Amino acid sequence: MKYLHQMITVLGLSVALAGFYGCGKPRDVGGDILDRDAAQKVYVAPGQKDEFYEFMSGGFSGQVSVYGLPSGRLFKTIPVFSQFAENGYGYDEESRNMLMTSQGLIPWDDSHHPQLSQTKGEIDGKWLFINGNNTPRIARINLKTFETEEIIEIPNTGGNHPSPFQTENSEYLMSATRFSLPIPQKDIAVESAASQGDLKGTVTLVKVDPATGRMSVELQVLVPGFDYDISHCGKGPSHDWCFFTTYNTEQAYKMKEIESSRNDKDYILAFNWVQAKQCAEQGKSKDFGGTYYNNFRASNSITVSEKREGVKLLDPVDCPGMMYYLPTPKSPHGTDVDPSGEYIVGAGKLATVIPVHSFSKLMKAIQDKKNVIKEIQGIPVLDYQSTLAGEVVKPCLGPLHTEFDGKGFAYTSCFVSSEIVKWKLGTWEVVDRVPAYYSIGHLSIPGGDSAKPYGKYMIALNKIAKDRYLPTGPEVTQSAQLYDISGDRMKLLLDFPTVGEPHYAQGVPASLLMPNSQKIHLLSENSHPYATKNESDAKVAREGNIVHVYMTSIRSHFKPDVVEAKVGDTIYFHVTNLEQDFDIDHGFAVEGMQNANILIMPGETKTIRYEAKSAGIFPFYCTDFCSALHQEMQQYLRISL
Ligand code: RUQ
Ligand code: CUA
Repeated sequence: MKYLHQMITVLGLSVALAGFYGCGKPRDVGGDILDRDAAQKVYVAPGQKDEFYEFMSGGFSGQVSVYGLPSGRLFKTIPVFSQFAENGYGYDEESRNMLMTSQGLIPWDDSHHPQLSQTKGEIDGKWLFINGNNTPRIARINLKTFETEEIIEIPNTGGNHPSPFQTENSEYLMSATRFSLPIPQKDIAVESAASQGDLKGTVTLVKVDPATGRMSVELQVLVPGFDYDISHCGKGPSHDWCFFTTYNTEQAYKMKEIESSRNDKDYILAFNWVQAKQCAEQGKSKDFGGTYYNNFRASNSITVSEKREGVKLLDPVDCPGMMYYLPTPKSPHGTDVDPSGEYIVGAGKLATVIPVHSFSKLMKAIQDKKNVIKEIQGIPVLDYQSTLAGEVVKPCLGPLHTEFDGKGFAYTSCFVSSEIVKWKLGTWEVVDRVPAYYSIGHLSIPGGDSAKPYGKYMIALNKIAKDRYLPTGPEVTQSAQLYDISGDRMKLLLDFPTVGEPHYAQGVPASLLMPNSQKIHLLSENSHPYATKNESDAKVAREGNIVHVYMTSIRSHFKPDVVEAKVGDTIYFHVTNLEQDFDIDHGFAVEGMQNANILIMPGETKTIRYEAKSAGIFPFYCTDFCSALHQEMQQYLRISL
């Protein structure tokens, strides 16, 4: 989001920014941060538990981190799109395939928008979905194990940013093109591609199996090559629709910070996904190319990577009434649907108002042809006033994202003026504002984009921490701030650092997830082909120069005691943790190991590959302090010529 700084300066609003970055001091916040209650409100006594889980995206870390609210304590990093040396994710043989794509194994991504699965618009505690921005992908995390279970690649798209926003019952996840590109891909001068309309976009419907969560690419819709930014889907009356912001409707391909800000209004794309499905069922889509991978954990806990070819592609021209563009000022970023499903809030980064579209007005407006001011590639553009519910006037500078408290109020983050404004749905009046430190991107209220917000706390996810923490050299943390929103005024309670750059985050009452959280893997159900369930079965098996070590671990030794192999061998250590006690994991590492260590949870089998390169005696040991004799959990690998 740092690009906004440049963009705004170019547009002559540098004064506002100078006020922010120039003096380096926070604006006066009255008594807020000195409030003596604040400490009590975030204090979770030793042994007590937090009231909410908060799942934060990691941005350029590619992961998801799990915090408790109100304490702000970090519980876990869930590796998703990036290899994670801490537990071997993406290195071990079981999970490596999770990172497979049509461009080979890609061990990193940029994760932005967590979505907790919903039933009837309410968080149901089953799964967490999150997008990979850079190499377009969507991941699914199981909320019983807090582990990534599936990743699906999205073909024919670039910059999977408006994703994985879900429909009301998580029937579908949306994905759309942030960076338009040739579809299908081809080598062409960028200038020519831009001038002859070869840079295009797609909107993708990813179907979620309601029983298993398994994802599949069901349908793609070809759309004009704007930049599609963020999405949110409707609920209740607007269940059939999803909304996507666009910017760069100018379709500039260079100097975008100037060239893509010329239009006074860009659009929110209103997309009837139910109708799109019907059109496809009526045979109006065509078969189209596209190679992508679907990676998922099989029941034996080994990740299977399946390559898929081809999609169904639908052109809006062939499905009239499926899409409309709603003019929205100016370079909108977020679009958010209120808990009732009636209001669709836009947030123009460069706009002086927060425009709110009405779903019922939209339904009326599309009945009357006179509201259509033009058409772009088969998509009618409606008159701004015809769908407008109201505008929040002079809210702040640089509005980005909005969440709801379920009590009739909306909260919008403002990047440029670094604040949060609270305003009333229906009257559009600003009722409160508080500063954020500094340059807030997303904000998050548990359930705040659902039909059932838990409007007690709000988190600001800030891009710049500057002077808020002890300095740590040139690279400092991103930052979250917790506010109490239970009363009329927002109150700042707590600052805490984050893992990576959290874009969006979603919270859920702990009571919804805790009872289902898995404690161990049952050894009796371990169907890993290289599992060793008894110490007496531990062995070394050779197939040519491949060596399989069937190894067990239990407090406080590995079996076999000594492993022997030869220079040039590839050794697979398949380590089964025989423990059946909660929180007794073992680690495994060999001196000179070319991969990361593995952490093996109770009842689980994990495999790490080791290339035997030189002769000698090499120690291996348990890396997780598991018992009084943990230090003794150390043995030898002998490699001979
Ligand atoms: S985005 S704030 Cu993906 Cu708004 Cu980052
Ligand atoms: Cu097992 Cu330490």
